[in-house]
Amino acid sequence: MKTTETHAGACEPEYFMRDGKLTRRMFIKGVGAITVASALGFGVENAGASEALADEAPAAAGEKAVHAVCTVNCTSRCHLRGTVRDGKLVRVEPGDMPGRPGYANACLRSMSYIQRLQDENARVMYPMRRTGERGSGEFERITWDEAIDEIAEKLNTVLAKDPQAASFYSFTGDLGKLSWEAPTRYAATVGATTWDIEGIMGDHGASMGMTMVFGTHRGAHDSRDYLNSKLLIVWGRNVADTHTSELRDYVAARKNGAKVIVIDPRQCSTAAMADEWIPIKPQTDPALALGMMNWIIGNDLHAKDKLVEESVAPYLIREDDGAYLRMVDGAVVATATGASKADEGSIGTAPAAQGEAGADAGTFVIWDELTGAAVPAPDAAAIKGGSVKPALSGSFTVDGVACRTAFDHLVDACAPYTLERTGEICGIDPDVVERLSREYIEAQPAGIRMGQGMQRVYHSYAPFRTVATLAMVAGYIGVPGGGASHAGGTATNKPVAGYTGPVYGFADWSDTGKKANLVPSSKVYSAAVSHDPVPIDFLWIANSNFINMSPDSNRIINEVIPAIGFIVTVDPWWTWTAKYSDIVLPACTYWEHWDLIDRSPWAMFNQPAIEPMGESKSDVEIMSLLAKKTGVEQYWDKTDEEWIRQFVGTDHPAWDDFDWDRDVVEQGIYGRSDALYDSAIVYADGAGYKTDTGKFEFYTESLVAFDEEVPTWQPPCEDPREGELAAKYPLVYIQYHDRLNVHTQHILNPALEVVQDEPLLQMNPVDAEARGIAHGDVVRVLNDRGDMKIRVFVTEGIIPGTVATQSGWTPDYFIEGCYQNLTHHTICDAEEAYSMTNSAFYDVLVEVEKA
Ligand SMILES: Nc1nc2c(c(=O)[nH]1)N[C@H]1C(S)=C(S)[C@@H](COP(=O)(O)OP(=O)(O)OC[C@H]3O[C@@H](n4cnc5c(=O)[nH]c(N)nc54)[C@H](O)[C@@H]3O)O[C@H]1N2
Ligand SMILES: Nc1nc2c(c(=O)[nH]1)N[C@H]1C(S)=C(S)[C@@H](COP(=O)(O)OP(=O)(O)OC[C@H]3O[C@@H](n4cnc5c(=O)[nH]c(N)nc54)[C@H](O)[C@@H]3O)O[C@H]1N2
Ligand code: SF4
Ligand SMILES: [Mo]
Repeated sequence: MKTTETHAGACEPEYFMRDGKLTRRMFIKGVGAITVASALGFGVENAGASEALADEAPAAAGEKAVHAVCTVNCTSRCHLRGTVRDGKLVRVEPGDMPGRPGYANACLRSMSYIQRLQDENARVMYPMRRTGERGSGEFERITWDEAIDEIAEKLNTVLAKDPQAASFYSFTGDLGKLSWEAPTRYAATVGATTWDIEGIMGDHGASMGMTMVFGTHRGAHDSRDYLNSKLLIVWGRNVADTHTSELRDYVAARKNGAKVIVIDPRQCSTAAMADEWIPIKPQTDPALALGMMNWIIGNDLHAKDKLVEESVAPYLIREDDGAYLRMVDGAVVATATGASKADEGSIGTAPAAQGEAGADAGTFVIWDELTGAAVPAPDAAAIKGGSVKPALSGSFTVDGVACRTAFDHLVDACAPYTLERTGEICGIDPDVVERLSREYIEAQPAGIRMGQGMQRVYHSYAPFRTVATLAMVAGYIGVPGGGASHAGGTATNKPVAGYTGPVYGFADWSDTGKKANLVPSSKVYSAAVSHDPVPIDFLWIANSNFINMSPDSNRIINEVIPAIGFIVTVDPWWTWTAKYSDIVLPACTYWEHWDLIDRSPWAMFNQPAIEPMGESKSDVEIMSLLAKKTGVEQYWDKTDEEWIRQFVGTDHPAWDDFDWDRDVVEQGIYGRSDALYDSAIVYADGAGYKTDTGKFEFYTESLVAFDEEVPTWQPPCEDPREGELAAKYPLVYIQYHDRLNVHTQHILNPALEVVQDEPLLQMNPVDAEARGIAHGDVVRVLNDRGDMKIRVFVTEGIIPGTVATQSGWTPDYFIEGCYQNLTHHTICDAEEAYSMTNSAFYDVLVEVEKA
């Protein structure tokens, strides 16, 4: 099967061409391999069982090939192949991806990581008890028995008084099923508190924005679909550094003739290789999207049919209370309040957002132009069939209630964003705004890939929500080569006829007796300091460099940590956070323990490729030891390997061809038998919106109280344009995720220090000259919360008025201080009402002076 109906024929990358043809593996396998057409007309293949990984070379004499998944929180989750010699990992390469030839990926971080992880001076080798002040770094070695006894004694005292006063805080250090979930699962077994991490982590704005309009927090076109695009806008996403496995598809799309535009305040790595970099003032992306919509609608170029069929555009909105008009049995009913629903959950364990008030109290209503009457909102098929014709615009009175369409509200919201005003807010020439709008709508199709860079702001749902709405207005949602995508799109699994059992055997793992008390992470500081909503008398930190990666580190050190009675940190490394803990326990890394990653359509496995360093243990082993002393050992009676065997031990057809020795032990990856290794686009045929209305929902009823029912642009929390703060601290300070590390995990890595051995402050020459600063000077960056001393990198690759550093660097590398001293934790009422505040890490004002 070929993609001749698209313009993709010209120069597809080799692996793309191979999709749907007889690959080597399919040839070997023969009858088991089938091909079916995907929605894109791309060929797809069923990898079936994994044959011996075809592209990997055999191990040399005296060497053993091992496999792992890189489980750091980088979006790629690469399959790695390692080489062990004399019990040591000596080499790491990309591992094969069964069913998707040419997709293997790895990076310098994971390749050089083995140097650091086998360095006993870098690792926490033994359980350690603090002997000096918190933060002093003075610890003594103790035995595992001593450590667990001491922790259990403290924990049992807290549990006896109030189980919810014990907190288990797991961030993203290891995304493996066992490592990631063990601490929070333990919290459930004892009825303690855990935290819905995505808010404080600063990724929740994307989830909220996506959930508002699509009803679900993720959703992306497979990046191979950009071969169908004529234009690709990469918006606040530095994919060249932050999602390397995807980058090849952008390059292929570009070679294939698609224009690639990057919107970013910095000429990031992705901008450097794009056709055009559109520099934008940070925190202004919703204004740009509103301006583009205004131009598109103003020129009557919006996708009217799609808006009417697939979005809430024709839905009637009551003029009196701003709610959707609802009818029961043909009569208008009053707006109900208070109904809410749980979302499927954000990155951690938790519900991401709730639904709209009164969602179930009647039928939504449109105005039918054929009959001149208000009728229940029809589905897309009825509209396409011509039996009803919803009005896109207009004011109507229904049963005495004055209404307007949701689309008219959107038009009103866009109207102030003239080219001039948009250009002024965003710092972009109005002609460029106009050209961008024109190119976007004329591309037919144009895809947008959104990144977290634009949503670490106050009112953080606005960027994703508004940009996605722009894509809907342009008619690009659900269209090959289009979309407004967030996170990695992947191949899928096909429904197995007549089979309803679960793919994985997670039942025992999910059976925890009690339940954890799940609290929004935006509340973690107030919990510690003012016991709102729960006290924190005992804190278990795992998978988290809490101080280094959460906002306002001085506040954490001076207010939050002193308010917590007892802190345990479980980590492979001596982090900033570990140094502020009372007991530090040595965790082992993904090369040293068993684990599973469900990266559908692949099941990927970790297993001890080398002996754990020192006395380090896996998180499951550690929780199991603690369980014995806290009365919940019945939930923790399996070894790591036994858990994994149970997870994959169901009779689901996914495992038809599964062979433990071959797929887990030898290859570390299994291409599921129920999988389609195809390219996917989301919301094809206008189907699949998971909102209450079942449509693309740009009108959010629960935000009426905040005047944000339709997409808006709100000024930043720390506004550089005016006010006292701006006078004192005139520069916007943003961060970005770095090619040299994934958060704090590859820091202190000798091989990477060769590339760059200190963090740098990017600054435009205009700002540097105004302050008498030269390239390479040491400067002090400050605001009221703290400061850092750092060397300056003067570059035209960042807009004037904004400075930037990579996040993730630890205090060891700063001349003084750390970037996290400058960030803040400010509660946003609208976000708390919808779900929870997202850390506005990139909504920060500073001043820079020569040190
Ligand atoms: N190498 C590496 N890869 C990673 C990670 C890592 O630490 N290292 N972390 C992973 C994780 S957890 C995440 S969440 C993702 C994040 O990855 P991305 O989504 O790429 O996010 P960032 O790197 O934060 O920012 C992307 C770009 O947005 C720009 N930016 C900043 N503010 C604004 C703004 O207001 N508007 C616009 N348009 N652009 C802005 C920044 O300059 C940056 O170049 O990366 C993942 N991948
Ligand atoms: N200022 C600012 N702050 C940010 C960001 C930003 O852009 N700017 N980005 C934010 C984002 S998007 C994210 S996702 C977060 C990430 O924040 P974190 O998840 O805290 O980041 P990591 O550095 O990966 O820290 C995880 C810790 O887990 C440890 N670890 C690794 N493997 C294991 C294991 O198997 N078991 C245990 N117990 N521990 C292990 C690591 O050594 C590390 O210390 O940071 C957020 N913080
Ligand atoms: S750090 Fe990211 S890109 Fe590198 S190997 Fe790990 S998952 Fe892949
Ligand atoms: Mo993240």
